[in-house]
Amino acid sequence: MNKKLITSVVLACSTFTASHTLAADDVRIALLVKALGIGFFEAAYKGAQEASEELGDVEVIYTGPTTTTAEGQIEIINSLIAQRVDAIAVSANDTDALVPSLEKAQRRGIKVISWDSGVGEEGRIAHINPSSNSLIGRMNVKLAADAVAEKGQQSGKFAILSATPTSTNQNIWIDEMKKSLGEFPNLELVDTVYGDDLADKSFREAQALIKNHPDLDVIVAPTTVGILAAAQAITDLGLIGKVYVTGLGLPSELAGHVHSGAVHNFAIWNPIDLGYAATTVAYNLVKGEATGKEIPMGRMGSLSLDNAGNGAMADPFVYDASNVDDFSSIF
Ligand code: RAM
Repeated sequence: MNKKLITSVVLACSTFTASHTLAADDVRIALLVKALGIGFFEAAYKGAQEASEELGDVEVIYTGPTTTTAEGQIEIINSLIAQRVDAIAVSANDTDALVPSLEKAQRRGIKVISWDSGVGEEGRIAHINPSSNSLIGRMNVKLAADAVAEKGQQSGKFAILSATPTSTNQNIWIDEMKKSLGEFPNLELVDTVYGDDLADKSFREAQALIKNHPDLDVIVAPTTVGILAAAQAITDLGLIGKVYVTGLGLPSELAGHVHSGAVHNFAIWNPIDLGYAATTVAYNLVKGEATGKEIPMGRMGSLSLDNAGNGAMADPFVYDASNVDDFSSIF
């Protein structure tokens, strides 16, 4: 095989496994993400690797499509079924489209959970939310209010730049944002657009928002890809201080934009902990360690499920110029 061919085989595979010595009876857990190349999921993979090292008998298969599509994830699920993995922990690009293939996986004895972005209840045993959805929704609106106050205004207009239109987590958060608007009568939501968690599309959508709404004060992007692209767009357009960008982002990706003033503040939970939780929960389901509605998750205690099989981790944390550098080397 020549060198070029080897490279293309490696690229086509787009799967990475943790690097400890593998044994035949290791528990094989696939961490299936919305798409490869997203910093948030790479941080979650770090947590999965930490869990794998701690547990000792786990092989983590980090995998995802090259773009954020349900079709790409379904193809991977079918291949994971063929590989007979023990568990699939998925952050889904679509609530419903993945369910038939995940049901098939479960019929073959594979334990399925969703985390971050969920699938319908029939498709999984449990879903791990990073935090309470209503809290995340309200926080995103509060961040917009903070930006308007930072501009010295009594009231302001904001637009949402989301991920894909079918993304379970962003759609729930946007609903929760709308519900909390009553609490913020000085804010007006003027538009909602979708950058599909692709950097270039998000950048173009942010530019279009600014063009279509010349009096826009804030872009709220509840996605780490969108917030970064929007911060870049307003910087390139010379609009720092006129249009603020906020939402959910990673300190490692946003520290520069906080210091430039493009982003006043933003929020996120710990993505490393989320990947750690997904891996330990999947492992304990494989090992039959779940009791009733409690699933152990290592150093993070235990996940308590509600009647719909949903559990939540900790509250999001707000970052600004005073603390962003303390976290930018971590995630
Ligand atoms: C992006 C993804 C992910 C979401 C974060 C906040 O990385 O859309 O699903 O949880 O943003």
